[in-house]
Amino acid sequence: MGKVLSAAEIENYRTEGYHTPLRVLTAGEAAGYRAKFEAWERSVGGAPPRQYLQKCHLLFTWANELVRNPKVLDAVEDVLGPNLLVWSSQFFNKEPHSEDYVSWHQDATYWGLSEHTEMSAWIALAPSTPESGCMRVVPGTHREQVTHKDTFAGGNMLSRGQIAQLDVDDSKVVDLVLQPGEMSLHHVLIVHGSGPNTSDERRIGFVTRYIPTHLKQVEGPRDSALLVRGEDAYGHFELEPDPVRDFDPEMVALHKAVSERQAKILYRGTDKSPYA
Ligand SMILES: O=C(O)CCC(=O)C(=O)O
Repeated sequence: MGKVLSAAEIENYRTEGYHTPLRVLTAGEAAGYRAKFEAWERSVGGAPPRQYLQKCHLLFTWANELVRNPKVLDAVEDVLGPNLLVWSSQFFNKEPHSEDYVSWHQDATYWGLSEHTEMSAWIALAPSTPESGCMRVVPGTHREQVTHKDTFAGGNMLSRGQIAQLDVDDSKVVDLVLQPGEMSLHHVLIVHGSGPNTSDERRIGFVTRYIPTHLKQVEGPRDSALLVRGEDAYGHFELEPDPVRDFDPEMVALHKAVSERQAKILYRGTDKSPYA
């Protein structure tokens, strides 16, 4: 038995590559985080620039609080162990009746990490349903890396519009339906994606990428991460500080520097980096 997950649930995660749902915030807490996110949007007059939607736990105290949520960390620790880094975080939002989608892919493909032991924790801040384009997974596909084709297609929310080269049997696909405050966990190699939002509601998802401290970045410049639990006995990543106030100019500069470095890894071999 782990701190949150039962032994059977941990075993099932290892076999299937995902776990869902887990309530980590009350509906009221989720509404509070959504309100903070939407206040940020209003302050910039609409959707924030895409690069700020990534690693925004370095820019906002409330986003930092989310990646440090003890209930989330307890569940992640049950699978990855007690020493945890946040490698990245990201908002994945779809507006009502938006055609935006996420093609079938495996997260590990372009991340350059030394091992496939990353776990993503996807928290819904608005209902995530088949109608609003919830995340979908293909259970059991996390055992091997498949090749991907970059498309850079408009409307595809992935950095390279990458598509996993495999036939997905739709009868095997599982919809990860979440209510605000619920979370799903997925393995870095599981094939997953999501369709357009056909509903009248926004879909707002905040995903955090957790890794154990022994992992290394093997594909690019020295990488950085935030220590959120336990200790880092390896020093493979430059440790990032926590923001003490929102949009502190020093943290905005740090965010730009670390995002530029990470973009060199994610966009390697292309000229598509937003920082090029
Ligand atoms: O939010 C989505 O629909 C997809 C998210 C995703 O691909 C991920 O978190 O790895």
